Amino acid sequence: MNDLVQLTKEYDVAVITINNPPVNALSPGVPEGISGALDRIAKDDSVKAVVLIGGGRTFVAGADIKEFGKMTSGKPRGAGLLPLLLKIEDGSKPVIVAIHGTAFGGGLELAMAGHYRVAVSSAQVGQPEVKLGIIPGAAGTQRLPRLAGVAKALEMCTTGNPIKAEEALKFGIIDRVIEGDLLAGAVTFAREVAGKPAPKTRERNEKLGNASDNAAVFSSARETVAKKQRGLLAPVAAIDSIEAATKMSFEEGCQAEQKLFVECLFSEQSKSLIHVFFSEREVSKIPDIPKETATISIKSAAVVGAGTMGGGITMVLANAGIPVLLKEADQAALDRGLATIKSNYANSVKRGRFSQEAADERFNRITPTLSYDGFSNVDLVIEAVFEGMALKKEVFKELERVCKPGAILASNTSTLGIDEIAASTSRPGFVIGTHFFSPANVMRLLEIVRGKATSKEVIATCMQLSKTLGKVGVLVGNCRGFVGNRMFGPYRREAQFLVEEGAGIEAVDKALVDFGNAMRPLAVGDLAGLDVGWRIRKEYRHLEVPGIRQPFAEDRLCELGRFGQKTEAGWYKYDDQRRAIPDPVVHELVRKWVTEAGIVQRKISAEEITDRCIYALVNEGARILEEGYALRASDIDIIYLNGYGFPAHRGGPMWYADTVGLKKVFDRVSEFHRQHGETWRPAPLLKRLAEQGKTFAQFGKEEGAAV
Ligand code: 3H9
Repeated sequence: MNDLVQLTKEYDVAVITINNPPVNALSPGVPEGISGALDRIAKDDSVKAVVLIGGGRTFVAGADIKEFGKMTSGKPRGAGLLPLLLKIEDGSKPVIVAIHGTAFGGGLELAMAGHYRVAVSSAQVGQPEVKLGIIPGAAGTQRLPRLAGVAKALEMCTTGNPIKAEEALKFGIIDRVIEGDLLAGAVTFAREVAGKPAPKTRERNEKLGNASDNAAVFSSARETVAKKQRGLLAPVAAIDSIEAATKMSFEEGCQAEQKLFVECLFSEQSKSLIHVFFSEREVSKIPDIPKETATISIKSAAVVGAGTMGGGITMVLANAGIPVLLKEADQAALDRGLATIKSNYANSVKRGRFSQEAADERFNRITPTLSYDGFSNVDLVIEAVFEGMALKKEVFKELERVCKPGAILASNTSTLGIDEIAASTSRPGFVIGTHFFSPANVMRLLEIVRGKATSKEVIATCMQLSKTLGKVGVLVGNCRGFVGNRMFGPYRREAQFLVEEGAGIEAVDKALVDFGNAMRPLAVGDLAGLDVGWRIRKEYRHLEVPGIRQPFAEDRLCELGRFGQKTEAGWYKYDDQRRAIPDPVVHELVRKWVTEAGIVQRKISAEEITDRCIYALVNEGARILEEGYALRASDIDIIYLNGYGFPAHRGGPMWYADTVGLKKVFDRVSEFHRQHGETWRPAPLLKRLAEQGKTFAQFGKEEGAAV
């Protein structure tokens, strides 16, 4: 035992308590502590059984993820978990593992080596390793199918999704759900089984199935993974490893698992996913806003504008239990907005996401209104009216008049300056941007835009609120397009240039989907409506620098009324199921337009397509970082993963660039600069870091940035 593991006794039952806050990860010292406690227990004849439990808020949530970086960089590490698990299983006194919170990854593996498992009903168990690009590495793929059966083990290890105690009981992963005090229940259970032969999970083969039934189960699992987890190595390895459990002895199965675990751990995918895990947690840490900063309690809210965004935001608030006033200017628009909300809820009920009762409860939290009556009581207003500065200013003037002092006045603008909006009020400290992504009730990303005057209290409240709403809030600075859309501009610009230069519409989309992106850049334009960008470009044409090339084919499509899915024609044509079908008419039109413009089309490789689109993101991201509009490169990654369908196994655009090597990225960007002109001028930060042999990740850590 040591500081991390304590041994106590409840008469004839020994209690081993793991105390490694915050989540009792199996950091160095924990396995050693448990092992030391077992040695003491073996020598104590008065002990008849053992309870293994976690102190604090949870049982063991897994291996210490921070240790993986040490393993892949060759730093020395402990003996691993496997010997400890065998020692537990082979002990002569029954070990009862008592679970609360989350028994995840190595935590569940530890629990399965015990002879029995009991849990409180709120506990969850799971093998989430695939979410980190690895597979269970301490016999999880060997013991779980023995307890839960092959099909359940496959589901848990390939999706990484946890299950609740009741389900774990049903599948034989735990033996009893404890009502009331967990330790007391576990000790009672321990006395019931003391002295009886203790079952060893690794010797239980009855749920491993037979070869012919298993063949169908494995092939269906492989098909599902190929479809739903395209390009990911770990889910495939998890299936292989569970298959080994059904075909080999336990010891051989463990060796097969180790080999696959190590292969996954050393993969670029795993390093990227681990980066994502820590980045998601780092995003809420803001250097000049300490954790203790006071926040405003948001008990009620109002949304101005019942269009697509306003309606979605209203649902998000109502879903989180916050009563919300929904204001529109006229009855027809309000009715339309409410009808959409109602039908979205009906769809969720139909799809089994929640019950009719839950849907009604959510809907009833929304109070439609045509006036500002009642706004004086709310703690937060989110404005989501049409994207125009004059209108926004008018709304904010009105809000200032009707809202109580101390209420947060937020704008859902996606392009307009927060400082200018804030200046139209006399309380700019309470004005902030909350940029939701469409559909707001689905997309996880929330850009929180800090104005020059926005108070720390208001920022801390909005960061906290993002969690309450189930969103990932990322603090960004106030520049045009903020972070996400500012980068998305050059990305879609390149996609269009590539089509104009001869790459082919479908080939451009395919290259980026093959890269792993969830969305096709041209098809996504059709989905959002090509007219949206067209209108913005027309409004901002006066800002374009003369002599800098602009794409034009998309504007021409709009001039022909091809706005995308809403007109059943854009870059693609659409059938009645809204499926995109290549349209020879567009191919012909583009060829004609570019010939008239004097562009000579050429053959373009998939590699050039991805390099140009992804490096356009990276180059703009580097400018944003250097200008201080994002706090860290990893914040930009989180924005792209949660708002733009960038593949998590590539870690986000900035991380991806770091993995390619900034020297290589800089050289390629410089080459594009020579070929395509000013739009490709390398960002100064990219140039500097490439010359210094550094990464974007180091920039955030070493130099820091300010939003
Ligand atoms: C594994 O087990 C492999 C095995 O097969 C064995 C192979 C040999 N390690 O999320 P939170 C930190 S792989 C290190 O904000 P919550 C986290 O960074 C592992 N640190 O809390 C944060 O730090 P900070 C399989 C960890 O209540 C703090 O704890 N297990 C770990 O919202 C609080 O975390 C997993 O993948 C860890 N394992 O959620 C489980 N876990 O405050 C991963 C957390 O400095 N963890 N931290 O930012 C989770 O899913 C969630 O953290 C959990 C709690 C649900 C447990």
